Amino acid sequence: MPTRIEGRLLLKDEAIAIVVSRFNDMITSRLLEGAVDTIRRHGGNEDLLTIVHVPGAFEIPLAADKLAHSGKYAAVICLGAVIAGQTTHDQYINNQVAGGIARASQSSGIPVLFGVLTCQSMEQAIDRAGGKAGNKGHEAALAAIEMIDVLKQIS
Ligand code: INI
Repeated sequence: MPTRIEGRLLLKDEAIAIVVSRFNDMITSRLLEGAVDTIRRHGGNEDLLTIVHVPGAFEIPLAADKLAHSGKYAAVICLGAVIAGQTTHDQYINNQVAGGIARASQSSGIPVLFGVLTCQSMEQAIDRAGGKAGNKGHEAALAAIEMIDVLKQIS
């Protein structure tokens, strides 16, 4: 029989940090609501939640990296919304954000979740922030909860 390890979707007293960007606040505030609601519904203690606001998605990796290396948190959830305009500005931001978040996770050894929307239009973002395509803040929080338990079991 194989040894099978699966993350349970139940929090106990784990401290979690959320980094959320203010740019496109109409969207990111909904992602934040989705993430906080998910943490609460999976047994999380809101008193152990730290929410850090940063100006834009580009600033997320630095804050996430500091939080991840602080030793205080079981996971860091990153929330943002990059929406393409008439230039390639969004592509430069997206590349840095995705790579920075992955590096923060790998170098710290804790889950750092990618809940940053990379959309072609505001409509796509609305769909993914509580609209018809769900709420990516919820998905990122759920992935955090699962990975916290997976890491507990394999560490
Ligand atoms: N920041 C975002 O979070 N989303 C965007 O769509 C965006 N656009 O399109 O410009 C954006 N820009 C700001 C950027 O993240 C930095 O805050 C800024 O460049 C200062 O470093």
